[in-house]
Amino acid sequence: MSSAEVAIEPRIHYLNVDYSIKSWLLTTDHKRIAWLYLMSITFFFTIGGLAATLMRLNLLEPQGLLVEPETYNKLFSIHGIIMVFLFLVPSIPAVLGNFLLPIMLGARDVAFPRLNLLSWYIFMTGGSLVIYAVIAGGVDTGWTFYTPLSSLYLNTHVMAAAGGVFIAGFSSILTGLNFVVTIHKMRAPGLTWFRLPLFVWSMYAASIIFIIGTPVIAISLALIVIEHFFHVGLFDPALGGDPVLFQHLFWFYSHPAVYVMVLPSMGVISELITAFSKKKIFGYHFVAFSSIAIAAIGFLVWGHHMFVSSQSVYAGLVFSALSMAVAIPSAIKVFNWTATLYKGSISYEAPMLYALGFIGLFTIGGLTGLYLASIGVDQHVHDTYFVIAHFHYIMVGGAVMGYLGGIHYWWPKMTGRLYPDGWARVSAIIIFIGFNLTFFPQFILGYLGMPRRYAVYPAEFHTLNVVSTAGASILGLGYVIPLIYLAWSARYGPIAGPNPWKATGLEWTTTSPPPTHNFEETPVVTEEPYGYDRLAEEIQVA
Ligand code: HEM
Ligand SMILES: [Cu+2]
Repeated sequence: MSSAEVAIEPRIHYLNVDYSIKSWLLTTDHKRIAWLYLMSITFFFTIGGLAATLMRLNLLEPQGLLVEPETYNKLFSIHGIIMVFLFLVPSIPAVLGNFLLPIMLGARDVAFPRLNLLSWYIFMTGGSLVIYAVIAGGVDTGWTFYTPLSSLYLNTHVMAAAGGVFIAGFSSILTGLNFVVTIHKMRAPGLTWFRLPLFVWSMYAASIIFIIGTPVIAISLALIVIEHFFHVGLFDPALGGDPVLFQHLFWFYSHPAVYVMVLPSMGVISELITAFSKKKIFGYHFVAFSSIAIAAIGFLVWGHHMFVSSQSVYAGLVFSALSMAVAIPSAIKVFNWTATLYKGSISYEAPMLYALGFIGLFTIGGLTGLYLASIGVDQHVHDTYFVIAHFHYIMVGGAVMGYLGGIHYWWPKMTGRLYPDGWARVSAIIIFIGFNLTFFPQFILGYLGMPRRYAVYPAEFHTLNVVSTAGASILGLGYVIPLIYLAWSARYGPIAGPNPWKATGLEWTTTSPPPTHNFEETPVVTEEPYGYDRLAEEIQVA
């Protein structure tokens, strides 16, 4: 028997402690709850992805290849609603955050384990209502639910979809509360605030947005429902309301929500960059505080979504300047990651490829955000494909890359098994190429004037749309391959061992998969985070 096999002699861990369905559906173990979320959001991502596929296929021909314009409206609405509220918002916090936060803190679980389980049930209730809205015939307002389409003039299942998003929001709020209390109260002895992994800092910042921002969208959606059923005149001018009021309320949440999607991803990237450069992160305090700064300034910029809808020039100027100010803490992070890479001993494992991809794509997304924050440029590209390209670079190029990078990095911890590294690297590269082919042409399309949310378009835009659809099929393939090898790895992958990447951090000191209560005995932290420099010295001495 080789030594590797000795290491896997049967032991009880969180996955094999009980196999019954009941033990999963009633679990209060944060690690199992992470799996419940992983399964559910993978399902939602698939539905959202199918809608995207149909849209891109339709746009293969200027007159539309497949569907009627009404159907197209429903496709982009459901694509947006599902991708944002049922996939991206919960993705990293609910899956990786749930799994890792207590382990990174040296705790046995989150502060309120039953509340954690309840959050998943609330999420599933909201998600089911959205799926019901799709099956019942769809929604045509777009994911933004703008009034009056969504209130008095609605002719689709907006009430069910908005109700579903409303309910799912409570899951975010409760998860945020749970995380904040956990980070404050459950840190292991010696784990001071400035010894926390940067991923924990990013979870902290995202939780603040969850707690402060989510109630606002919940109330806005409730107001739509109230206006619809009781004609109270909140948004309808004929009744004394104001349709633009809804846009203010909506974006007061939804702009910060963009940072809920990307901050956790930035936290993941910070972990990956140091681990695969084998170097201490450059400027730890700056990276940590920039997360808080992004969360805070992110609440002050919502008006950049309304430059062209009745807002005074002065308001526009203030929102424009503040929007540009958010770029500063984001740029700080990019600079610090780059400085960390400098003279590091870099290895290009799959998670690192995702991290490097993130930096490139997020930078393009962020810079084009500065274009959109400039009032004059926004006049020209507002509601065109330029905007679509910009937010996909942030949300897919940024947030999804970070999510996939994180899943690949912590997969051996979650399952105790490795995946085929070659396939993982190849699919990371396929995703990167497919992504750029899909969305880069859309910057040009938007600049040339192709509006978003249209099922048909003038023939001059044909070529770029064909390129974009071709890219989307490559991108789609890139998403399917990991699904296959990860499913394979969960059962048949080679045994990983506790620390396959030779990384620092408490999560790598416990076994893979971790025991039910994470650690055999409570760890005591005695040193600064990311001690790769010390590790390197040890290796040289040895
Ligand atoms: C994977 C390949 C994807 C493709 C091919 C794709 C394609 C599209 C298309 C064609 C639109 C409609 C644009 C319009 O008519 O204005 C759209 C909108 C949108 N997409 Fe994607 N998308 C993809 C992935 C994602 C992901 C992963 C997310 C978020 C996680 C996302 C979020 C959105 C949002 C929020 C909208 C706005 C919907 C609206 O205008 O109401 N997309 N996408
Ligand atoms: Cu915004």
